[in-house]
Amino acid sequence: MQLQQQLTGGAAIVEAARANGMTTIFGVPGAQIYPLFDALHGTDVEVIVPRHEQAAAYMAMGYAKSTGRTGVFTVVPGPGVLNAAAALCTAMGNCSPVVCLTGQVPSSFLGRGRGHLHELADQAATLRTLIKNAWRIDSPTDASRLVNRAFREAAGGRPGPTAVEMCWDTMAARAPVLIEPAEAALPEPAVDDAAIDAAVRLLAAAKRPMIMCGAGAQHAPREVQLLAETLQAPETAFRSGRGIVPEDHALGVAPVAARELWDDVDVLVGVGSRLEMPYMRWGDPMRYERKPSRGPKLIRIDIDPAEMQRLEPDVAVIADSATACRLLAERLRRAAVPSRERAAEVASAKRVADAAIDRLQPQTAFLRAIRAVLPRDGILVPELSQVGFATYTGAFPVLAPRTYISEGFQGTLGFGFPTALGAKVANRDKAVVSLTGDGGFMFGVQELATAAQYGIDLVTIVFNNHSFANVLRDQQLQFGGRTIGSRFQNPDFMKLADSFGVAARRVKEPHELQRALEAELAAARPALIEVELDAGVEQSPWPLIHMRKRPSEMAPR
Ligand SMILES: Cc1ncc(C[n+]2csc(CCOP(=O)(O)OP(=O)(O)O)c2C)c(N)n1
Repeated sequence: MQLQQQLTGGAAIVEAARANGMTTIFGVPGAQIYPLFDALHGTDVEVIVPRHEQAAAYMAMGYAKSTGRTGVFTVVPGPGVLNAAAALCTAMGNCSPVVCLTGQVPSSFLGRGRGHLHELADQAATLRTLIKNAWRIDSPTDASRLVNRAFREAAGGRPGPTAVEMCWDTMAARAPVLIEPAEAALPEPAVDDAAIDAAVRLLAAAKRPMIMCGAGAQHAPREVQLLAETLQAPETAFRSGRGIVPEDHALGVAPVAARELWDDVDVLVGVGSRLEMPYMRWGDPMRYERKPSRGPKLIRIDIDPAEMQRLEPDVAVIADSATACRLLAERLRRAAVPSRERAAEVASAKRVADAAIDRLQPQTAFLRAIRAVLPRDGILVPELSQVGFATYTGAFPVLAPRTYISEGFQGTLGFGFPTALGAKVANRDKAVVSLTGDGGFMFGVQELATAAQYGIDLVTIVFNNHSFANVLRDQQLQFGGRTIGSRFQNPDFMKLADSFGVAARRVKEPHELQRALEAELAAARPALIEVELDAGVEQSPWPLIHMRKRPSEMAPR
């Protein structure tokens, strides 16, 4: 039997989070959450304090995305929570299990509108519009139950962020507390046999099936690969599902090669994916279609039933992706007759894609240089930038699950560097590279201090083109050359990194980048590599992302 202890509310939250497996916490302290920080003393929890709350949340997201384990962060209420809000939205969009621990005004001030420190009108309600769920813990005694719920909901079903808040006085008050063990994971939905039967029928008759994965399949690489091999179906993904079948496997296909195959696909199996790539990027991004009016028959496997309303498939399999893919593979082993020509068709599509991607310069040359030195299990966190967007094509083959961490549909500029720091904290034994533009990097530049202070051996590659290059190009092409707000005067990144105690190198050419990256990965220290470019030298990656036609039918640029 477990014993009750006299604990402060803050200590009760910490102990409950530890019971749920928290070994690292990212956070920025402040008055309301002092007792929570104080309770971390003497525990074996690693405490990492970044220089801005947005980074605390992004780091928790990077930790979660790279491991599949829940990331935890703590910030003060009100402005602290709002500083973290863009990261929370991003984590919601890309399905990261993240738990936010925060404070509240003193309990007697709740709902009074008196303007107590960090007061928001209704913080939990605000959070509920952004993330999966949020609760207030009204007494230390309730902490264990509600923290357990926050962890369970963050990781269960379609993963995403949750939050708990506790009033200032409650967090400091002592009460008898029983720390319960973590709750069992939310149960998987029962698999609907009729839906599996219908999917088997469609797939058994399919000539050219394709599998497309999202974040919801990252935990199921074996099952997805088994299904792909059983069907001899190419497997692809846009961003969050990359690397589930390695892109150097005969059936692992990056986006441009997938587009080459797409027009002939007769059955698409979406696995834990919103399927943005075919229906929004390859179709009309301005026109919502609830049920695709063209293209292949659609089978969707998703744990979230609401997804089936947002994009209606022919067959809806509401299930965990591992379970559903395994069941389908077992049933199809007997029923499916995979096409003998499929492997050759996939290989040919990959050749077409490689030729198209080779013309996307100089981004592809830089990405190939990085791929040449990053180990298979090394993690890349690209940013919204010219080189980052080029990774959407397949210019950087992703070779293992959880090794390519994407911002997802929020497209949040500035997420990359802090997210990569969190991924490195969770994977000290692996190479982790942040790939960012100068604009996005400066959203979180102060975290160089965090890298130096905590010895986070991340290599950050800053592509310095002195501009928001995408904005600059759009203004030049679409607004008669009237450029506004898209060019920068940047700091000297060498001096900047040096002043933070971070090693720095400047390169220009892809082969120099390759050597510099190799050296910094070997040196295992926080490092910044600046790649100096002139504004506007990068070719537009968009024709290879919004592909209305197969790449083999596109005029070479
Ligand atoms: C939070 C947020 N603000 C603004 C944008 C719009 N935006 C997308 S890309 C981009 C420019 C990025 O510039 P930089 O990081 O320098 O990379 P580059 O494209 O120059 O390689 C901007 C401003 C966004 N996606 N997210």
